[in-house]
Amino acid sequence: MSTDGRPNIVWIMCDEMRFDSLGLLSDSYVRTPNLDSLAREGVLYRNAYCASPVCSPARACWFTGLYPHTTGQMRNYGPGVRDQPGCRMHEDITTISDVLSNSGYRCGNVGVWHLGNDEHAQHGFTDWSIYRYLPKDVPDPLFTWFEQEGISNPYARDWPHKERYGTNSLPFGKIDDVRQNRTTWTIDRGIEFLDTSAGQDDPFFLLCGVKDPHPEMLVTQELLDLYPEDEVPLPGSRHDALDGKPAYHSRSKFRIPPGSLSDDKYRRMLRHYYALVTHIDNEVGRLLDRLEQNGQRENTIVLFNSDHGELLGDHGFVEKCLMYEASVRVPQILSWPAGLPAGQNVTTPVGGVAMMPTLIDLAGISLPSPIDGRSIAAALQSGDEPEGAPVFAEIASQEAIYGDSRADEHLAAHAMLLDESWKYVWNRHDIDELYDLSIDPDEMDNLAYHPDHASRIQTMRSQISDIVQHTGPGLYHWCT
Ligand SMILES: [Ca+2]
Repeated sequence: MSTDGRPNIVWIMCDEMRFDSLGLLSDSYVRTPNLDSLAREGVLYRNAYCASPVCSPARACWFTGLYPHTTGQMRNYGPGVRDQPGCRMHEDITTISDVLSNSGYRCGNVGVWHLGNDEHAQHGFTDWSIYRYLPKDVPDPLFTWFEQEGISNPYARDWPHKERYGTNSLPFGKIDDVRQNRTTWTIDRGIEFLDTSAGQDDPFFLLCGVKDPHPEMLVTQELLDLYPEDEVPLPGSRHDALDGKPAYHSRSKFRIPPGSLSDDKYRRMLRHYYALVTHIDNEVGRLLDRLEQNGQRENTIVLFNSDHGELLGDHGFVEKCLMYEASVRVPQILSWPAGLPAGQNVTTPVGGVAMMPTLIDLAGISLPSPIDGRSIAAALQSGDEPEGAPVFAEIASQEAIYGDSRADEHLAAHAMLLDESWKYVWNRHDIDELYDLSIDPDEMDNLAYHPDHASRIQTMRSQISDIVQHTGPGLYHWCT
């Protein structure tokens, strides 16, 4: 423990884990005993949302408490787009690791970063074990480790044991050894950081960027056996014909062509996803055990969440980038035995911009400058529901995310507002969407052009306008 009593912070951020992929939120179907225990001893968010349902913009928001149009990270980073508009956070952005480092925390980052210049330690991190999104001339540490250990690398492009049903489904495959999975490597690096932090005077911050259950989904037979193929539940909305929905949904890169995937194939794909979630759970358990063994657990804040969700067949899509619940909503657990009540459930919808200021607040630190999100630490510490506020999310067009467009009108193309049970999506280049989640949780019925809801949409547009005016609308001037 740090000598001055300040809490350590461990943030495990998965990639593409669905909000309902927890035992506690799936009638025990998904096997996540370690995460279920973590939730029981801490706070389970039942309605947590990311600020943008795609990797780099979401991650930038989680780590800064700022919306994508404030950070400037409007689409995914990659070394090939390093200097293009919208592909990287502005240089002067302050992250959680900057704040903690300036307050004396030792900061370690393991797994994936995906926010630019991934080959270099930055933003206050002094320990840096990052793989992927590296320039071609920088060796990937994960791939190097596979070579050193003599382990077959299943993430190599030419690895022959992957399956995929056409181009618009999730690739999956079977590995022989859990060490072949990248999450195992990531948690190993995290444990090394915990061990070197044990007995130190200063508190630490460990960011664990777990790339799973993002495809490709690689698991052992032992894990697959937990999910018999004929028992895998199928998403009820998978045959959504998208009637009354915006045309860009039908054009999505991740639209499974209607009728192209049999129920058996759906089940086979899905069981690999759930098996991979269970692998993540096993690995989180291993990290938590080490915290316990090192005597660090009691005064360590552990946060588990995902950058964004995974549609996993909902509405006939895989992956993310749409504003449907499975894409924009995330699992989220916050646990701190010494400082937060156990067994708390937060049902109020909470957006991604709230997490960074909440953690900083729990650590007893003042933010150096105003940000878009606000802390809900006081409510969590007293066991109360946080005050409700509309949740805002945004995303670029598919032309910007998966294509070459860097035009302003494509970097800022979709704005979502969730106010209690109403979700409105303001689409710049297409018809809008309005769903009443209280009676239509599957978001099948787009009410945006129903005359009964005209005034509601005016109100929700003005709420979006207020948010972007407050943050400085930037590329969202069309919402003002
Ligand atoms: Ca992601």
